[in-house]
Amino acid sequence: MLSPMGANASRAAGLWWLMFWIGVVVWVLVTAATLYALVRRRRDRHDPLTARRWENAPLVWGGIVLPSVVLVLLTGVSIDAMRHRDHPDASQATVVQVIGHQWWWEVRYPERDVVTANEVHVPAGRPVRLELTTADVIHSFWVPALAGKIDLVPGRSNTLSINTDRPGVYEGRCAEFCGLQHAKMRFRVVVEPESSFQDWLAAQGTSAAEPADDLAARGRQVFLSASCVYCHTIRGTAAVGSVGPDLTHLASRDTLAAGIMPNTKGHLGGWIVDPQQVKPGARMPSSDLPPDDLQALLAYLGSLA
Ligand code: HEC
Ligand SMILES: [Cu+2]
Repeated sequence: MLSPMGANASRAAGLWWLMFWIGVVVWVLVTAATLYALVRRRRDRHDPLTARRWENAPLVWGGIVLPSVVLVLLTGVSIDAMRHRDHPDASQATVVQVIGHQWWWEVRYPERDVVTANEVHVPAGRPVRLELTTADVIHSFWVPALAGKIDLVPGRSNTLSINTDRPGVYEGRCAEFCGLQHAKMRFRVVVEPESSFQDWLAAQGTSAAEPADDLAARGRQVFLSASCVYCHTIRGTAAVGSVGPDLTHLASRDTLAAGIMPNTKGHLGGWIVDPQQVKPGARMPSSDLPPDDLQALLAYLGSLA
């Protein structure tokens, strides 16, 4: 968060530095006062009354007035920074809906009927309005380099905006303890030039690719006759489950299971056979597919670009 790459993140970082430097000044003053108190000589006290009044003055100024002024000032600056976060309205921004699940992120582009998971693609140089809610408990969406944190609260929709002109892949994670696998609830924001973003959207909007060979065709059969269909959707097939991530374009994603491992054939196989090994408590049961079926399934899922 200290190397901000977007407008809202810069504002948060600016506020952080202001607080840091005020903290430094306060710390120096308090340390100096402590040292002074330790080394100063006691003055002769002919007149106990004036002496007491003199001793109370630093207490009143340093202990009450100064902290009050500093805290009121910082509160004011924080509120002002919150008010000035840019909040593009839905008409001028790309709208992305993010829905938190234990322990992964559903990502939707309502204008284009696109549904994906754990990867938020956004165009560089154009405002993006994120609308966030949750399917279960409270989560918190945090991409430190791009924007502040915001909670995903049951029954309401919070908004956060991202506006950056620097393409790149930015790591994000859940920032509100949400259960056993909270630490493995990551995601990435892919900021890309307008044209690649449009290409990506168009590709994600299509139905799943037809199997290109016999092995993949058999894999699709395995998928459709196993329990997978109760929880996963592959658009263009009979699988319309909504408990887990949409797998229509699984192979286009860089990572698996909320950013915890690269999307390679080996990791995918390990995940399908025993998700509980990698992510104990994850809402996906282990499966006992025969090796041949598993190979076919991997060939099919690997073809869903
Ligand atoms: C009871 C529901 C359920 C069943 C049955 C199920 N899954 Fe899942 N699956 C999930 C959930 C929930 C997740 C998200 C887990 C997480 O990241 O914490 C998931 C994640 C995945 C992922 C990772 C997706 C991504 O984008 O990272 C793949 C691949 C997957 N499942 C494939 C399968 C296959 C293949 C089957 C059938 C053999 C299957 N699942 C059966 C619920 C289920
Ligand atoms: Cu969470």
